Amino acid sequence: MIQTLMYGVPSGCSFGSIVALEWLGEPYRLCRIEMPAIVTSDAYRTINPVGETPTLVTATGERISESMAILNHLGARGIGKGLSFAQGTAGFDRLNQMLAFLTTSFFAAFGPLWYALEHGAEGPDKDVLRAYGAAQVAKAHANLEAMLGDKQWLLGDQRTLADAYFIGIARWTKYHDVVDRRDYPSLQRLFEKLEADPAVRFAHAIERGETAISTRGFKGEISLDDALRQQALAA
Ligand SMILES: N[C@@H](CCC(=O)N[C@@H](CS)C(=O)NCC(=O)O)C(=O)O
Repeated sequence: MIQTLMYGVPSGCSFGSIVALEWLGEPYRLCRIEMPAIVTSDAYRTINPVGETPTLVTATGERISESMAILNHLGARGIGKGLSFAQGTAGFDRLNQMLAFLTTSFFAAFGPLWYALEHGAEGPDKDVLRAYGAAQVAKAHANLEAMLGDKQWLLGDQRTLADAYFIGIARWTKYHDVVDRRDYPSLQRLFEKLEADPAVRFAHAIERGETAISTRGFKGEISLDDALRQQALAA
């Protein structure tokens, strides 16, 4: 069986896992999950009972959810490629710390803004959600800007899976006009560099449903029905 990533559209945080798979270069498939309709369906919940993307179904049929767990799973095989570090090393601890910041503080900062947008909040509710989200997003950007400083990548000279995850969340500012990334010049520099990366361009094309040119191991998309059938056969 080929590992399969269930990714969410539109604009899911699964974007980083697609980029990570491209950078890793091993064979993989993608399974497109519309949000919120399909991600909350009973069928999808048999793969991820929480009803969220991403979930990776591994080559041996295990299901791994939560971006950080998926990235660390892929990272264990990406050490030789410089994408991650061996557990027990200072490099791994730094990567883990960065991934934890990105998957909690940075990701969650957008939560109130998404809620206001997706639930059609109006009036004072909208104002409170927007004000809270704007403050959180600005704070997370300021903290990340300080962490990045003048380094090439989030962890230093080496491009890692933290950068893959970062770009999938950082682009959310286009939906929520609460910060101008140019006020955070190091983040802006990193953002532009990643946007030009072939794996990132591939992930954008995949999300948009356009012809996507894989740099490495992409073996095509499968439907949720096919993914469920494969799971049943593997069980
Ligand atoms: N902690 C999870 C969060 C996953 C999550 O919130 N995924 C969103 C997309 S970014 C989702 O699937 N939402 C379901 C929905 O929109 O109904 C992770 O890091 O993977």
